[in-house]
Amino acid sequence: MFTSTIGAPITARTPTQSAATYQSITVTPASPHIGAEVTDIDLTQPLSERQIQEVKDAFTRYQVLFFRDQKISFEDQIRFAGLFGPLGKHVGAQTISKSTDHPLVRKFHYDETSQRISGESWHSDQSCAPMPPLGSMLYNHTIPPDGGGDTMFASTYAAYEALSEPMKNFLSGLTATHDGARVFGPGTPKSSHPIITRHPESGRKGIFVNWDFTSHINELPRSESEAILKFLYRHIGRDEWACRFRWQAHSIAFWDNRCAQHKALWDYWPNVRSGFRVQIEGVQAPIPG
Ligand SMILES: O=C(O)CCC(=O)C(=O)O
Ligand SMILES: [Fe+2]
Repeated sequence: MFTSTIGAPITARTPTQSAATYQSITVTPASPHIGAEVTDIDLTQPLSERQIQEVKDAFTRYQVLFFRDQKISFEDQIRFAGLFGPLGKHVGAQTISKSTDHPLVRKFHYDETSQRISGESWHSDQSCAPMPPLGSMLYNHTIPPDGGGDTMFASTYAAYEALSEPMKNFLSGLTATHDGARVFGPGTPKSSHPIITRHPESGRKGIFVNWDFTSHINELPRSESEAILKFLYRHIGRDEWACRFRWQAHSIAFWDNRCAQHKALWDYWPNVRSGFRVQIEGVQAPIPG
């Protein structure tokens, strides 16, 4: 995208991510502002207290964690995700993802018969819920043979930090409506959340509106709301604070919906991409920033 030479510069001003030093796992940043790959860990086994503490630290620091070569069962995925909070259920009335024989695990499977896939626009998961899911953990056991099906992640912290002070001031105190019916049809919750939120663990501020769910800014007339949201969606989706995860069979991506947005790429039709997802319940509504 552009970096205009006219007017004030737009720069991600968050500190560049550095490799934090851990004792029991290895964590390698995936980009300057978001994402890290965790190695020297086996998610088919219970983790040590040290590993749990270090993975939690890395999750807060990097916003999305990637793992590779983890042939996990439902039980393994539930045990690992459950370290971060109680697991929750999807609030959507009609979803593209399917249920499985386990009530907490959903199937994300696409093939030549698919008409759509889940999550093709920038979003955080189910932000329409009064307490949106804290995080989501997707495991893909099958990936397209010729590549494709990458997932993009964006740091809403870095996007917030790069706003000008006047824009930060303007947005602070405003709220927006997140309407689940836009994505999951009638009968899905609708909620209002602050536009600028503060992460309960890191204390950092981020922008909490997304293309999928946010219908309007509550305090503005429609034309102003549309213009501001359009700007924010484009701003959050800028390449400068995004990373792109290339899946392999048995990779896992585990993201924090409170400070990251994501977008799935469907460039692999008619090939198969298939896996399972669990979500960690939100324990509080988004906190005003
Ligand atoms: O399939 C993906 O890469 C992500 C899809 C998505 O939006 C999700 O699992 O929440
Ligand atoms: Fe999603």
